[in-house]
Amino acid sequence: MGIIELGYMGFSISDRAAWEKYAVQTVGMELVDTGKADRFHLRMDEWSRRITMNVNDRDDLDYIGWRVASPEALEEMIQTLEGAGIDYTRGSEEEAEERDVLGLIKLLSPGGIPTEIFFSPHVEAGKPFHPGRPMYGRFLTENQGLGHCILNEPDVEKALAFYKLLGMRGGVQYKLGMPNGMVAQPVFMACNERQHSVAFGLGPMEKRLNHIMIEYTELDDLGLSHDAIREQGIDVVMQLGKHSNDQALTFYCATPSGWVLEMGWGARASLDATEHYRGDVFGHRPEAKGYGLDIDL
Ligand code: MBD
Ligand code: FE
Repeated sequence: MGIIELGYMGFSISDRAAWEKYAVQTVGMELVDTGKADRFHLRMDEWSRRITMNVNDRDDLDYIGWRVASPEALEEMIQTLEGAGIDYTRGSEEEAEERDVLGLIKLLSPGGIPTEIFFSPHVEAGKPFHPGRPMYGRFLTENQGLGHCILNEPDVEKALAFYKLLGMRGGVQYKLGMPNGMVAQPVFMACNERQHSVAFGLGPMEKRLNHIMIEYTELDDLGLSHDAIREQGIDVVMQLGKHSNDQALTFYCATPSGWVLEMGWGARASLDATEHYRGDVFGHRPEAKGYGLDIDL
């Protein structure tokens, strides 16, 4: 009874206007404006929020919320953490209310990523998701979570053990030649049908994360986003291509915070037996430099 999905994420952002335009008009998320100058939320489905943006002078990940199935599953997780000697704190009523969940704990990943484990998100069953721009389909979320993230976990072995303890499975899936002659062996981990919900081991990075990936149910929505990114002249970090591991058609572009957004479509489910790859199916050619993704897929 470990974690079952990447439930929510919180970020610090410095440019609210740029982010609202980007997330809503370009990507298609639904703006939830609660009238606070320093905060807004983004919906991707019937959850009250999947992403929280805290407006201040930083541009980085604030926290990740991993979901467990029930209060019992959270108590079991706490036993597991205590058994492994990992520190955590219980979120207060106010903190649970603030995240719009019924309960949570807080801890740090080996790389120092503020990590929360929660149960019972607020599902607004009577408030259908309303995309910020016309969409042919939806964001692929539900039991696959909001997407995946590539995190700054410098100690790959420790991170692998930590996320396994939380209930994830996975390991090295690529061996990639780097421009500096080294070989990168990134680790990809799954906690549900999504081929990976977290990955790390892509080399040093400045922020807490390199990118998040979100997935559309319809190819044409990926196409509309791609057109919009190109029309606005936003940096494309890796061009359209198909990954070998999740077989998703994706491209990578800059966000107003300098970290990267990967948008995709058509991923396959996580496999039972492990495999590794030396490159991608096609595409994913590097374009804009300086985004910490200088790998040769
Ligand atoms: C991914 O989603 C990814 O970001 C990389 C670098 C490789 C395979 C799948
Ligand atoms: Fe990715």
